[in-house]
Amino acid sequence: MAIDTARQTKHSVCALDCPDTCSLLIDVDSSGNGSRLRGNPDHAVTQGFLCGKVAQYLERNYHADRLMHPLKRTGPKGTGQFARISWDEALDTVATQLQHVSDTYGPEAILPYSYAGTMGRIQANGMDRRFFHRLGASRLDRTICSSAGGAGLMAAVGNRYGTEPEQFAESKLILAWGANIHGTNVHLWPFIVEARRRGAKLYTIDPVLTRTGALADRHFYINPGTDLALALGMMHVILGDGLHDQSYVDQHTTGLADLKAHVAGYTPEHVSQQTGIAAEDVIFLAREYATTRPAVIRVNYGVQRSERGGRAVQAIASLPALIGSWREVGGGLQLSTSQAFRLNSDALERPDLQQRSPLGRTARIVNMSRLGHALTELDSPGVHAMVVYASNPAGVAPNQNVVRRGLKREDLFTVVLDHFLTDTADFADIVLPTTTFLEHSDLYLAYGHYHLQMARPALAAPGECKPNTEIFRLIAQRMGITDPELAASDDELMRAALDSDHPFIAGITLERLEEEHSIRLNVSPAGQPFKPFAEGFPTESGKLHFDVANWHYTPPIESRHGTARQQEAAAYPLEMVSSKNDNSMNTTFGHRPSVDRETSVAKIHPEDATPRGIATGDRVRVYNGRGSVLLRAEITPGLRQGVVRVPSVRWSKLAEDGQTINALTSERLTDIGNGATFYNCLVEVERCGD
Ligand SMILES: Nc1nc2c(c(=O)[nH]1)N[C@H]1C(S)=C(S)[C@@H](COP(=O)(O)OP(=O)(O)OC[C@H]3O[C@@H](n4cnc5c(=O)[nH]c(N)nc54)[C@H](O)[C@@H]3O)O[C@H]1N2
Ligand SMILES: Nc1nc2c(c(=O)[nH]1)N[C@H]1C(S)=C(S)[C@@H](COP(=O)(O)OP(=O)(O)OC[C@H]3O[C@@H](n4cnc5c(=O)[nH]c(N)nc54)[C@H](O)[C@@H]3O)O[C@H]1N2
Ligand code: SF4
Ligand SMILES: [Mo]
Repeated sequence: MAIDTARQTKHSVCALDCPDTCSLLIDVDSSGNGSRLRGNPDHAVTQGFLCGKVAQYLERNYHADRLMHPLKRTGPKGTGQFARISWDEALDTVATQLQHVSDTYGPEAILPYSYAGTMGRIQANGMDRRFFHRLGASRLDRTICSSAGGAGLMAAVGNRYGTEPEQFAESKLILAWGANIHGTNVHLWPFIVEARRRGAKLYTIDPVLTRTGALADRHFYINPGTDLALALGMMHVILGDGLHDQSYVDQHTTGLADLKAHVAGYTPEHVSQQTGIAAEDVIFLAREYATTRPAVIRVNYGVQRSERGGRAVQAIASLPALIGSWREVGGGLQLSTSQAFRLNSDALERPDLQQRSPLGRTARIVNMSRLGHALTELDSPGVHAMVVYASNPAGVAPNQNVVRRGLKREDLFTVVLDHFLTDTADFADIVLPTTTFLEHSDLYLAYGHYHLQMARPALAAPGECKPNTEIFRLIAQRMGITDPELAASDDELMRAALDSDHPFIAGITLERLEEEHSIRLNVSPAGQPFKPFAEGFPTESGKLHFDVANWHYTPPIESRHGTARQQEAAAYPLEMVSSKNDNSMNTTFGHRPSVDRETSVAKIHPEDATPRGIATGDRVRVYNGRGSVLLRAEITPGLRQGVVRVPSVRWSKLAEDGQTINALTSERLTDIGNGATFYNCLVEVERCGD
C-alpha cells in the first residue's frame, strides 16, 4: 500500500452539547477524506482521548442517510415524504413564506427554535440571532437544559462558574450530586482517578446507580426532586456539630442566624423521610463533607430538571461557603464554567437590530420548554412559521403529543436545518442540509472547563450542505435585507465575539486562536489555580446570602409525595427519570442501532416489577395521562425503588409505536429559571405481550 505523503493531521473541536468541549485531531488524506478522530494529547482537559460516541463521529459524518441537498415536503406533515429541490427554490420559498407570515400576522408570528446541537458561537448563536432580531421574530427563551440550575447558581454565588476540572485532582472528597460524570462528562474522570490514587473518596447522590455510582466509594439513592431537603439536612448537621468555617462565614456570607433557625427543623430523621436516604447517612454525608479537606461538589444538571431544582441547586451551591471550601485548591463546586467566557455577545448577536425590524421594538419571549403550548394555544399572534436548527424538538421537547399536534398544523410553515431527517424534519415544509462541526468554522466556549477554542473546517462540505451562518445570510438576501450586519463573514462574526474588554478575554485574538487552537482564559495568572470565590462573591453585596426565605422544602407536585396530585399518584405511582444515555447525546446519535436499543429500555426495580408480573425482556407499556410508550423491561436493583429509568432520547421514527419518552413528560416549569421538569414525571408500567 502506498503511503499517502499528503496526509495531514488537522485540529478541530467537538461541538456537541457536553461540558468537555474536546480538542480533536483528525487525519485527512490527499483526497480530503477524514480517516481518524482522536483527542488532542496536548490539551489540558481532553488529554488525548475522546468519548466513545464521538471517537466514531466519522460514521455519522459520512453516513449514507446524511442530508445532501434541500428538500420540500410532498406528503402529509409528519410522514417524512420529500422531493429534492434546488437551493434557489428552497431559498425563494423560505423567503416568501417568512415575509408572508410577517406581513400577515406580524413578525412575532415567526419563531426560531434552536438549542445546542452545535455549541459553536457563530453557527448557532451568531448569524441566526442577527437574522431573527432583524426580522423582529419572537425571541426563544432557551430553558430546556440548564436555566433552573443557572438561576440557582446565580442566586447563590452571583455567577455561573466554579471550580476548574484540573483542580479535582487535588480534592480529598468528591461529591457527584446528580452528576453521571463517567457517562456525560468523562474528561473530568481522569482528575478524579488521580485524586483517588492520592486517597480521595467519591460519593454519588442519585436516584439511579449510574456508571459513576457503580465506580464510587459509596452511592446514596435519593428520591427524585428532594435535593433541597438533603442540602438543608446537611446544613443542620454541619451547624449542629459546629463544623462550619466561622471566619469565612463572617467575612463572606450573610444570614447565618436565620439559617441556623431555619435548618433546625431539617433533622436527619425528617430529611430521611423526604429523600429516602437513611438518617445516619445524612449525618455521614454532612460530617464527611465538612471534615474532609479539600472537598469539591460536582453538581450536574440532573438535580435541576425538577420542580424544586433551581432552589435545590442554590442551596447545594451554598454549602461550600458554609465550610469555607472556596478558599482551598480542589475545593468549591462546579455546575458550569460558561459565564467566565466573557465574549461580546451583544456585538455578536446584535439584539439592537430589533429596533430596525418592522416591529421596531424588543420582541416577545416564547419559552422553548412549552413548545406544545406555543404551537397550539399562543395567540396575538399565534406561531405561523418556525425555523428549527441545532435542535430536534419533536424528540426532545416535553409533552410531545401536543408538540406534534402543533407541528401538524397546516397553517404552520416549518423549516428545518439539520444533518439528518430527524423526527422534527419529518414535519418540515422545507429541509435544508447543513455542515457539521468538522466542515465549518466556529468559536467554542465550554461549560466544563476554562479553555476557549476555535476550529477551521477540517473537511470540505459534502453535497450541497452549507453552514448555518451562510444559510441565514442567503435567506436575508432573498428577503431583500441589505443591512451589512447580515452580510458579515464568519471571521467578522468571530472577531465581533472576541471584541470584549473583559480581563478574562484580554489578549485573546482570532490570530492567536488560529495558531494555538485553544487558549486558557485569564481567570488566574498562568500556572496558578483559579479560586473564584476565595475572597468573596460577585453578588450585589459581595457576599453569599443564605437565602432561607426561599428554602422551604415541599415535595414536587408530580412525585409520590406530592400532595396536590394524590389522585394521579394513585393511578401513576412510579417516578420516571429519563436521564441521559451513556453512549449517545440527546437524539444526535439516535440512528445507531446500538443507541436505539439502549434508549428503548425501561429499567425497573425488582420490587416494582414482581407485583406487575414483569420480567427482563418483556414488552412493557409505560404511560400516564399525557401518553403511552412501548419499551423493553430490564429489571435491576440499581435504582431507588419506585423509580423507573429510561435512558434518553430515542428517535420516534424507529419506535414501533412512533413515540419517544417525551410523550410522558410535562410542560410544568421549574421553581426558578422557567426550566423544563423532565425528571418529575409520574407513570405506571404494565406488561404488554412479548
Ligand atoms: N453520554 C451523554 N453525555 C451527555 C449527554 C447525553 O445525552 N449523553 N447530554 C449532554 C447534555 S445536553 C447535558 S445537559 C449534560 C447533562 O449531564 P448530567 O447532568 O450529568 O446528566 P443527566 O443524566 O441529565 O443527570 C445526571 C444524573 O442526575 C440524576 N437525577 C435525576 N433526577 C435527580 C434528582 O432529583 N436528584 C439527584 N440528586 N439526581 C437526579 C439522573 O439519574 C442522572 O444519573 O450531559 C451532556 N453529556
Ligand atoms: N426526556 C428527556 N428529554 C430531554 C432531555 C432528557 O434528559 N430527557 N434532555 C434535555 C436537554 S438537557 C437538552 S440540552 C435537550 C437537547 O435537545 P437538542 O439540542 O434538540 O439536542 P439533540 O437531540 O441532540 O438535537 C440536536 C440536533 O442538532 C443538529 N445539529 C448539530 N450540529 C448542527 C449544526 O451545525 N447546524 C444545524 N442546523 N444542526 C445541527 C443535530 O443533527 C441534531 O439533530 O433535550 C432535552 N430533552
Ligand atoms: S461529546 Fe464530550 S466527551 Fe465526547 S468528544 Fe465531544 S466534548 Fe469530548
Ligand atoms: Mo442539556
